[in-house]
Amino acid sequence: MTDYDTVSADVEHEEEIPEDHPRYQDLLTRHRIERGVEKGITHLQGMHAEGRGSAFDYLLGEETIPSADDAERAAAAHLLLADDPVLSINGNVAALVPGEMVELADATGADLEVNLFNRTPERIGAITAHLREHGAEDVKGLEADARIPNLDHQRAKVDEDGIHAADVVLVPLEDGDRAEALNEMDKTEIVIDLNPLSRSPQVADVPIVDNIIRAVPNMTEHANALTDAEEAELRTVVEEFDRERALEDAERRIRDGL
Ligand code: PTJ
Repeated sequence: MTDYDTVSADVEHEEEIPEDHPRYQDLLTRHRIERGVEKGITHLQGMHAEGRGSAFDYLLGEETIPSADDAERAAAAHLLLADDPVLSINGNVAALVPGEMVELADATGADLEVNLFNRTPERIGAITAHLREHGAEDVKGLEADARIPNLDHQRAKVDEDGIHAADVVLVPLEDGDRAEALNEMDKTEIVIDLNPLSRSPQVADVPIVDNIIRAVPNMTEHANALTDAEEAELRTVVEEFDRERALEDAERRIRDGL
């Protein structure tokens, strides 16, 4: 019997999951989402979203493929070049990578904004508190004094000086309608989504087909490496990124394992 056989389906703390377990990242992700639901951070629908993502990650080999790494570097360059970058946080993102999003915001000078598909004051409060526990100082999304055009009322609510005014916005694990509506606002949109065929990465300027638990720390690493780069170098990184190729590479990897 291996140690893996002794991992309970319902671990109390994530430290109990052995890091050398062949499905370690999947078990960790599942555990964080379950805790997110229990804490009122993650919506129940977030569990379905997680299940879909997990299937794609399995097919990708649970690793950051080279084209995703290129996308993460281009995304870091976009955030560093931006005047008003914003990182959008939903219930899955808050449960999976709260501290990592705070670190990415610090590395790029971006704001954090809670922006929910299933918006309630209780969830906004729980997510804001959770982000603060992980080191966030200023969290936007509470004002909700502006609207994304062409989207129904609840999902359209954003902060005037946050997502509404942003020139570059990171929207991870996003629903397709809102990703499209944000794209129509003429913003540079960076999407993290394990399904390359989903509408969100399809409309993104920078589609990152990777698990958010790998993508966000890797973007921070790239941002730290590029932090002293000249503007011209950052622009070259952005221009050399090929979004069509990134989507095709990910799809090929998922379909053929190549
Ligand atoms: O917290 P709320 O109320 O804003 O709701 C958030 C969810 C995620 C429930 C909502 O936005 C939703 O229903 O999203 P979708 O349409 O299910 O899309 C989520 C996408 O994220 C899917 O394409 C999944 O494959 C992908 N995904 C899930 N988990 C991960 C992921 N992508 C990257 N990393 C993951 N860990």
